[in-house]
Amino acid sequence: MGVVNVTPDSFADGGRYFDKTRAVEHALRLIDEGADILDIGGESTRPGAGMVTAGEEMRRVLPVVEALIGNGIPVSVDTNKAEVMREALAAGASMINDISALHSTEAMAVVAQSDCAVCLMHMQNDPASMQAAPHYRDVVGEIKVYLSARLAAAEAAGICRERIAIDPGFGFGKTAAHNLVLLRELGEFTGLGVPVLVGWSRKGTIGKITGRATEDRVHGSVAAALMAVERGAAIVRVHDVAATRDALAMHCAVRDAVDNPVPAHG
Ligand code: HH2
Repeated sequence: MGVVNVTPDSFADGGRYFDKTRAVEHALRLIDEGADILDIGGESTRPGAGMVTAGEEMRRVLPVVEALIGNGIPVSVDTNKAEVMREALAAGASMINDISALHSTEAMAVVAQSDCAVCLMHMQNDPASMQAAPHYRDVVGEIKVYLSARLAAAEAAGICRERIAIDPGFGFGKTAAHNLVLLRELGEFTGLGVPVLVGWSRKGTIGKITGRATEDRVHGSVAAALMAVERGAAIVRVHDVAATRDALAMHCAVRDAVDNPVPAHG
């Protein structure tokens, strides 16, 4: 899943694709590099980010979604607002990526009334306050309980399991230590029986470990994506599609390597 942030302030690429033409060019480049899904966002969720109105978010995102429909890969929209979801789906988006796991009743209804895919993500508190003092007694257990409950709520609202992915929400109300344990124990989440989406790309924990600035976190991000896929992640949300693709090609080649290959003759 390639990230396209149509925002002035996203933590990794804020301002670079704020202009529609640049956002679409970037998205097409990500398709060329091998993205299977595009995730278009119009509001930064970085720690402490300010809120954007639904009208402004739609003004940013919808023209980009419209321009990308028909390019052969599904378009996801990263939003937690029901109005934005409704208009994005009408414009042809086929997935909603909601960092608040359809917390809003109206958002739940919009998704239930469509046939789109949806990602339900865990976040402790909200972007304004989530990194102030993240606290868990059992980070893996508590997030598993939360995601199971949101999965059940979505199913009860009429969204069948086949449409749902879940995401532990790396960096959303978690310390570096929480993020690392969650990645190591990712298999606990794949055990819930729906695809797991993982977003580690260029995040602060990689900076903490490698000492690198946001734009220099490609290698750390690729390593995290690879570890996630090795632990069963079905979707990795990344800024650096080409580099991640190469790592995953190596992963698949090793996974699918043939035992005792017959020697080639001639
Ligand atoms: N991370 C970000 C945004 N949306 N969605 C899911 N499902 N999982 C994630 O880990 C995730 C997400 C943050 O990354 P980015 O969009 O690059 O930054 P910003 O929120 O500053 O625009």
